[in-house]
Amino acid sequence: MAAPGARDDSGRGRFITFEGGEGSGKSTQIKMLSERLDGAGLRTMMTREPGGSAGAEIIRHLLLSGMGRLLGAEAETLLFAAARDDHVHAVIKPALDQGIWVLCDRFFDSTRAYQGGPGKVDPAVLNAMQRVTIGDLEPDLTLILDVPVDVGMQRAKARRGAGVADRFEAEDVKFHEGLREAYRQIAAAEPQRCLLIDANAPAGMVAAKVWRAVRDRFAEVDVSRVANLA
Ligand code: T5A
Repeated sequence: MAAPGARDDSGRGRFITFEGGEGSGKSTQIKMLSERLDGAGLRTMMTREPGGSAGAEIIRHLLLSGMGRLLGAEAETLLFAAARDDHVHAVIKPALDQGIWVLCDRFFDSTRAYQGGPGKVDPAVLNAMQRVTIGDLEPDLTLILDVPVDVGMQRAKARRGAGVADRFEAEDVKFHEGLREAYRQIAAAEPQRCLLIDANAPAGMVAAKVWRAVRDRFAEVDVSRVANLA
C-alpha cells in the first residue's frame, strides 16, 4: 500500500523513450531492447512519434511531407503536440495502466531539441504545450543516442536509398549540429531521467550499453531469465 499522497505505481508498466538526431539508431535499439525485455518475461510495446496512434499517424504524414514548415515554427510545433496528445491518451497511458512497458521512439524531448533548439520556438510555448499534452506523464528513463552529425546523416542516407530526404533530414549541417547540442543540454539538465549514450559504435555494442542502463535502473528486470546478458 502506498503512503498517503504518494503515487502508487504498483503494476504500472515502465515508460522508456529513445532520443537522438537523424540516423542515431533509435529504431534499431528499440527492437533489440524489446527482445531482451520480452526474454526477461516483461510485456512490451514499441511505438513512435510523431505517430503511434491512428490520429497521430495522419499528422505524421503532414509533418514529414514538410506541410508544417509552411505554416511556421509555432504552428508546426502545435501539430507535433496534437499528435502527441492523441498518442498519449489513446495508446501510451492505457498500455502503462495495463502493466505494459512502453518503448517509444521519440517523445517530448524531440520537440525540445528540434523545435526548441535550432527551431528556436520559445521554451515558454513548449512548456505550455507539454502541460496540455502529457500532464505529469514523464518517461521513467530517456536514452539519448549521440552520434556525430556526419555519421548519422550517412546512416539515414544509406537507409533511405533512392528515396527523398524528409522535412528534417533535408536541413543543413548547422541545424543538425545545433540539434546535437540541444540533446546534450537536455541530458546534462536532467541526469536523473536522461542518459547520453555514445552510439557511434556497432549496433551490438550500443545495445549492450542500453541493456546495462535499463537493467541497472529497474529492479523488476530479471536478468537471470535472459541468456548471456546478466
Ligand atoms: N520530430 C519528431 C520533431 O521535429 N519534433 C518532435 O516532437 C518529434 C516527435 C521523425 C522526424 O520528426 C522530427 C524528428 C525527425 O526528423 P522519423 O522518420 O520517425 O522522423 O525518423 P527518425 O526518428 O529521425 O529516425 P531515423 O529512422 O532517421 O533513425 P533512427 O531510428 O534513429 O535509426 P535506425 O535505427 O533506423 O538506423 C538508421 C540506419 O542506420 C543503421 C540502420 O541499420 C539503418 O539503416 N544503423 C547502424 N549502422 C551502424 N552502426 C550502428 N550502431 C547502427 N544503428 C543503426
